[in-house]
Amino acid sequence: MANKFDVISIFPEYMSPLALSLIGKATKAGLVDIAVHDLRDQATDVHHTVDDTPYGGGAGMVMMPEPWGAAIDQVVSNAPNRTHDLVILTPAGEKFSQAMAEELTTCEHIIFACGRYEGIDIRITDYYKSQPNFRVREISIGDYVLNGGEVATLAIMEAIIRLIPGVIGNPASLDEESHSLESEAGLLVEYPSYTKPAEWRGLGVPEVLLSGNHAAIAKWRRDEAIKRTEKLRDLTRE
Ligand code: JBZ
Repeated sequence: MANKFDVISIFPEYMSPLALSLIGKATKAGLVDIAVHDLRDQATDVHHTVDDTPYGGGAGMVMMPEPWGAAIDQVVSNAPNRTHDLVILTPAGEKFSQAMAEELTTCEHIIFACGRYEGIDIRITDYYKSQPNFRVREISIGDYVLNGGEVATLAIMEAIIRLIPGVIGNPASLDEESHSLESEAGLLVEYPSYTKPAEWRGLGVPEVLLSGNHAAIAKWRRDEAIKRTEKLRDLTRE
């Protein structure tokens, strides 16, 4: 059974990149089943309203619980007998990581709720957390301001889907990557890469890479990766 993904957004067109490249191929190969839904389809008034002013006052608008509840219940009714992982994108969420991507790769049905405005009425989180067949995660992709959860969803889906068996043609590259994952810092540090030509704009290629000495090449790459890690740690003041 293919991993199922449902994305709910007021801008379903934002998700059109999912038809491209690796994810597009994985969809055509039946490895993943992705559907995107317009939240406004669940609005009940003539203007298809999905937001309202916040209780207690303050700037901005809040997404109403009724259309969200209807949209989530609908995608769940189309995926019976599965457990559902509801991912709510919010700047208040837990920071997304490779470890989280690995965990989410094992989920049979993930629902992404892309908020806009000041976010979704918190009762959506609270209600689905109370449902036995649900796991709810609030996730952020980083400490910067986005206009909504759509771009965060694209990043997270790409990180998850590329880990699904069969999606990446050459699994050796996944294996090599996991070895380069710094377990402690969680940093993906890779050695610098070169390809032809051997000289470009006066810049050459390190001799060791042209030597054919595989042990020496492996050592050089490891040393370079460590240098990069240390430099990055200095920059990020760990
Ligand atoms: C995210 C209200 O919807 C938003 C707004 C900002 C935002 C998200 C959702 S998710 N920023 C992030 O991952 O950083």
